[in-house]
Amino acid sequence: VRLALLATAAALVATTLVPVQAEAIGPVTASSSAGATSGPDKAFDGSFGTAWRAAAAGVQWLQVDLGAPHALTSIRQTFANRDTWRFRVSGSLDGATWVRLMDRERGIAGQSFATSASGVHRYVRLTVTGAARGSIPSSTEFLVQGSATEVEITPPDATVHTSSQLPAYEGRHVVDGDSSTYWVAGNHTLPQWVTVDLGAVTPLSSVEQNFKDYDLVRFQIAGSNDNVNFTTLVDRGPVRGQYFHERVQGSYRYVRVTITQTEFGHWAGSTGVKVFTPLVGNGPVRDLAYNTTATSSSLANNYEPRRAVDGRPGSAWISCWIPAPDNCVRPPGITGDWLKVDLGHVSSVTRIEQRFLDDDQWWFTVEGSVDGVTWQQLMSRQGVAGRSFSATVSGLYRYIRLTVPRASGRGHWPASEHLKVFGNGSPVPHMRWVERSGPLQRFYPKHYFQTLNSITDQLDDLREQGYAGIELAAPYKGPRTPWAGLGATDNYAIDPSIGTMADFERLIGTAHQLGMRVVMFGNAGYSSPAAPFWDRAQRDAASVERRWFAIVPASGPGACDNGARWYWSELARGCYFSFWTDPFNAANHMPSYNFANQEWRDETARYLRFWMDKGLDGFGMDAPRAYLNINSSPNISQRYITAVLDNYDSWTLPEGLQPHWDTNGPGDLVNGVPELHYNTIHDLSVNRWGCSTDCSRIVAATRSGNPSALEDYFKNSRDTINHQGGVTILAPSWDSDVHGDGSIEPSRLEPASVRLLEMATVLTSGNQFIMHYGNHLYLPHERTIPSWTAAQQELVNQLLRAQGGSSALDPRGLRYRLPTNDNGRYYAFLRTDKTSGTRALVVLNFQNSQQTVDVALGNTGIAPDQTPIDLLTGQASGTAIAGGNYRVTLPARGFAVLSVR
Ligand SMILES: [Ca+2]
Ligand SMILES: [Ca+2]
Repeated sequence: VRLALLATAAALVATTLVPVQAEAIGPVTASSSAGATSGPDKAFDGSFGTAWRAAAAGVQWLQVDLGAPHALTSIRQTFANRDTWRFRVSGSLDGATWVRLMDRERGIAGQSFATSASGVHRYVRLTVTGAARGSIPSSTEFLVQGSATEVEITPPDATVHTSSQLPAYEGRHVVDGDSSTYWVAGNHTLPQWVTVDLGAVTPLSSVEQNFKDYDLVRFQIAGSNDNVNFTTLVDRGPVRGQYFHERVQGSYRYVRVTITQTEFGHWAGSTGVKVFTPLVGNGPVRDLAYNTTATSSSLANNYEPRRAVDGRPGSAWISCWIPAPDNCVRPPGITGDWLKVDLGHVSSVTRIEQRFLDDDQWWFTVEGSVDGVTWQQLMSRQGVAGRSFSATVSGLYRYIRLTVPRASGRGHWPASEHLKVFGNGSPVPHMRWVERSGPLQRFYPKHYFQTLNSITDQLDDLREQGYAGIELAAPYKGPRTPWAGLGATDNYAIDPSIGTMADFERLIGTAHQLGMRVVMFGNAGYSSPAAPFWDRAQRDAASVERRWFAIVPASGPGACDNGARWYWSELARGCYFSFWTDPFNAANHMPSYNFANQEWRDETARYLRFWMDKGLDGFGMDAPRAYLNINSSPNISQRYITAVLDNYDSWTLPEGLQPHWDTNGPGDLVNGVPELHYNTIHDLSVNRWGCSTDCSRIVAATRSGNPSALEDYFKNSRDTINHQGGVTILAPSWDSDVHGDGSIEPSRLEPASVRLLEMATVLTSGNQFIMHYGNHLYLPHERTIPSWTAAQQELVNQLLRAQGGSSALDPRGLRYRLPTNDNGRYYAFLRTDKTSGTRALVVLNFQNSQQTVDVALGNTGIAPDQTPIDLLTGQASGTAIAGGNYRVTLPARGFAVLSVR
């Protein structure tokens, strides 16, 4: 927290690290109020016992004038009661032109909602547009955090120098605005330093250094104008902490952080060095497109659309202008190419800059849109020579689209080294939805005879429970066994036992109307042996289907090496390869598709596009490491799976990657993101499945009462995968409680308190959470857990809603352990979202008895005196943070999940 702002109609009531000037406050107003004791000032009086309440339900608004432009960091709105709320928060410099800061208009279940914000604004307005159960709009506290005195100006494309650095942990990670990524020195010696080149001499107000861990540290901050002679500005430590926001004076071009002491032999490092300059007027005009979501009509491998907005010179999006199997895959029927940037919110745009890779003759247009449907032309160049083109514009847009209908005069492919969108707003940086996704519920419709319509009918209730989306396992046509129907007989049809393609499309449409996501778990590795195309492949050696599989002519069954998974086909008079055999029917071999053949690679790309074009939000692949010939060079998995899915804002998951410590081989859990380019990885190092004992490290820690070992598991998988740009996904490990048929094994049944602490740990430590059916949950047709009390079930829902409510609990973002009075008995950590705008404090009691836990909060960025919001109840926490310490008494296996400033 740099500067926390709590406004009242008359005076500033704020607990801040740096005082805010009291005159920086104007009036607060509302569309209506229920009475004098429910006026808009009650949302700003620092008391969660008082609230603004509108006079009636329906559309109502609440507005604060901060008195001066503020560089915002976060917004937290807390309603007086729980409902599924539809609302938005907007900001404005003049009270007339508004841009979006927070969008929950599709509805979200809960009571307290926090999100990071950016941009410079003077007026902030909450607009409630409805509530599912008809609640009257209200606000117990509307917290807008920001600074009236300074604004961060660290250039995202700044050149960064280091004393040394580890491969993949380079210095550039300190300026990328991503709290999950970090620089690590190349060796253990000290001192080590990192220098940020601001590009020009800049007046400084503060420099912020964030260590990866909460440690004993000493460091200096210095400034220079020649990168040779440095003036020391700050010398801190030895001191414990992670977050240091240090006031500095003077104007410098180079800012250096030198680390001279660390704890426990930790190597020097930093998740972020942020540089602040005095806030003057309405603040600097920024590139709103930097690190936002970019998509394109096609792409050449290793030239993904996000490279047009990554701020790195020489890094570019290049289209797939000429389909070339070794270079790119081009969707059929596309003429011309487009690159689209989603700013995340409607923003005020003042200038567009498009820079090609080549100085050439170009034909292109740039358009803007609020909704992604209706477009307005902002810029057009037809056959104009040059490389960089810009235009002054004026308007409110969320989406900016570059369209290049043809190659350049000299035949260069459509490309963009950068597409910059300058203006004022609060863009959502570099966020694929998986990075901020809430909990998912997994369905196995074929296996459990559930129709798609019955799932559609549950969506509203699922959202009310706190789920943000669902995963559908193998809804395509094919037998329901084995593996809940993963082998298809038709890759392009819905299985008639669960519904129709129209039902499938209605499910997706309904989910999207509710603001929910739908992902699918599928398979490009093998077909059902009952597939008609497998029959054709065996009968017709000249068919294209024959090339989808691996079949070699042979003299007879004895020629097939069953041990190497080759089996005899009478129809083909040859041996075919099958990696997987039905565990319930040893004669049932699943014919493996063959990625050595271009025909199957192309078919895979077509298959993925077919389903994604239905509107899916992601696609998980069953055990892709086992796909035949997928691991050959070039990187087939990337070219024909992830590169295709990257054309969408897609959840991409390779099932079954193993941590190295669970295998005799090297393990590939941490290769899924950097090598295979998937973005969501099952963290099998923490919670496994398909096991009968010792399935969960978290359950083991609960059983032993000692959570110490969890930290290393999270560091080695969750934090590492976050740094790579991915997220981890975890499910409760029901496996040890049940038999293979899903029936409960009483002797192994874990108490509800163990399961609840497991879920609390997963949902708060920065993972995507998924609740399973099948032998991963006892009752396939119920969403509630049998034998649990209503209160226990409600606690599950509160945990689910907590992750959706605060971006500080996003799967992506910073996580570091905080010291407690006994780290061998309790586990406490701080979480932030990816931009560090919001914070959450989590304290978990691994003892099976009531315990009082002390958590030290010095130099964490958490305000030393405040009343946190309990994210489980949506109410003010009964225990305040006082003097930089949080002392809380937790019940047996209890936990506190708090939104803090
Ligand atoms: Ca209040
Ligand atoms: Ca970083």
